[in-house]
Amino acid sequence: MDPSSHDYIYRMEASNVGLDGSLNSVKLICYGDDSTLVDRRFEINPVEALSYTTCVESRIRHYKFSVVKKNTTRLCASKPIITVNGKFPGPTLYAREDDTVIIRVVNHVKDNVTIHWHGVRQLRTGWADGPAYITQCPIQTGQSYIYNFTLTGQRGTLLWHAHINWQRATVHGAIVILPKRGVPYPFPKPDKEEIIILEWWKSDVEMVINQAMKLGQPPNVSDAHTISGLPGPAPNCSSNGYTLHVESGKTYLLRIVNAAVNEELFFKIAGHQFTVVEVDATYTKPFKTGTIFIGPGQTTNALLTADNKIGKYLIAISPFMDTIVATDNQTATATLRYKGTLVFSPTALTAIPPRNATPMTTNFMDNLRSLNSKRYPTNVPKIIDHSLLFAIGVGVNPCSTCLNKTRVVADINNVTFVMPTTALLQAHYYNISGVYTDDFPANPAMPYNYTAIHREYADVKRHKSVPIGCGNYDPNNDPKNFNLVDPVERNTISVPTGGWTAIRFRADNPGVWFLHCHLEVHTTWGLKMAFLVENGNGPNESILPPPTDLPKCIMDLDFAIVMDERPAWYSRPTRKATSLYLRLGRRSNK
Ligand SMILES: [Cu+2]
Repeated sequence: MDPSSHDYIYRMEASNVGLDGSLNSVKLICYGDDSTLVDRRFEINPVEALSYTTCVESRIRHYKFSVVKKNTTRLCASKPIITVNGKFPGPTLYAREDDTVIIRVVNHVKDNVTIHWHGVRQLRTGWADGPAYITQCPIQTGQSYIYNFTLTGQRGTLLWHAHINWQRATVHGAIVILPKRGVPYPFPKPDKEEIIILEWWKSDVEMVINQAMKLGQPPNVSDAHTISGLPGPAPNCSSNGYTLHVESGKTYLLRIVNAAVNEELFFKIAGHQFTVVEVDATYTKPFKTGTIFIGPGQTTNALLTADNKIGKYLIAISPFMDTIVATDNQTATATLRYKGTLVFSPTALTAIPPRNATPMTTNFMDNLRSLNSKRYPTNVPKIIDHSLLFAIGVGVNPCSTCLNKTRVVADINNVTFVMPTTALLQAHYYNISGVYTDDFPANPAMPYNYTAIHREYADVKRHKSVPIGCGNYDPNNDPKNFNLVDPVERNTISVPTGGWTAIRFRADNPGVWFLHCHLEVHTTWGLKMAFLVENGNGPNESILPPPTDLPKCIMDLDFAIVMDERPAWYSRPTRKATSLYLRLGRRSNK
């Protein structure tokens, strides 16, 4: 606000009505007769605005993502970080269910880039999925690529993030999929919506990762966590954190996104409860909780009513870790502030859950049930064509190029994935041989004792998680307890250390789909594989042809693990990019 001229100019960073990037001005013109004219203007991109004002069922939304370095100050230190449009966190992508989204990504940095639309089903549009060397080769410096996909059968919050090396540490943002016009939420309409992004902050990610790879060891923990880009006061740096402004009596829909690279987090607000209504862009049965548990890649929508006394309340995120692994133990904080709070009023505090609060996580996950209403049925697959048992683990391999001559690796059924130099989807589509093998073992090579296995994540195109258990999986008895009625439907699932999870999914989307741990540290070590779903015979059962601007491959070996020797305890040799074939087939929904 310029007090002398009584005007105020602001830029709309993000909006849900097509005003992104608009320049707005408010000017007060005072007349001598005690009257005032409020002159309010905004400048908008006409194409963007038009797409919101016309009354068609579904529309095309255009976005431009410029990948640029931006000098950013956090924890009292500045450094250039890779961003989209200079923002950390990046811009929000707004759309409605059934809309088509077209995002032109232009790479202005020296590193290769890809963007993944985490959790978007990508029906027949695998070319737009984004994991580097899986569905596409990266976008090189000075190049661009247009991601084009339709949002089908999903509504809620998802995230987008870079999908190459560790770039997603700073290159990420929210995807908001609103219901179709005129379709209400299946829960009370909130007065306002807020996006809250939880992150991992590290000065110079690249250097840290390079060093870790040379040592063959885990990288150092983060310097801080951040809430919507801000860490809040830290031990050696006092800075303001993010503030969530609320009005007494109003209800807010919080769209919470965990964009941290390695940490599962607890999310709490002093003096307030949440009602969880949606996870990973599928509605859930509403349930009340004081603490939200959220893994990297996951999203949670929760209602919050400002029903406490006017004042300030602490928002805190802290890590969950149930095994002996170094973690960044610092709590990032933000403030919930009621309208009308006096400037110097103290902030009400909250107790942080213990780092190893396993019962809390179990309780939270047990409460998550899909809505399974008439309008939003769950449709759990009842007939199983392939039964796969995957054992995931972490071990140590010899490494001639590593300083310690050993390197930490991870595997699925004793296979450590080796990054290909051609994208698997291209290799499949154009029948290029030698890029991957298709004999991925459907079972572990040896009877497995899971108790030594570390907590893992999987990220596959939307699956229904039936149960989660601790200890060894018992194939005879555990299936008797599977919830086949209303299991939660997610794109990322959290598995306890030494525990297991069972997942059912229908191979109904042709393409190559990356299944991997969503803790970046494990992905780097090779805890990844691909599912290859072949075309079916039906009219909509084949993948669309690749877009003409699909990037060409020039391998960047920066962080790719090159397996040079076979470890003694591996019963199978480490293999090139490996995938498992599933044949696309249509089934009546029995
Ligand atoms: Cu992801």
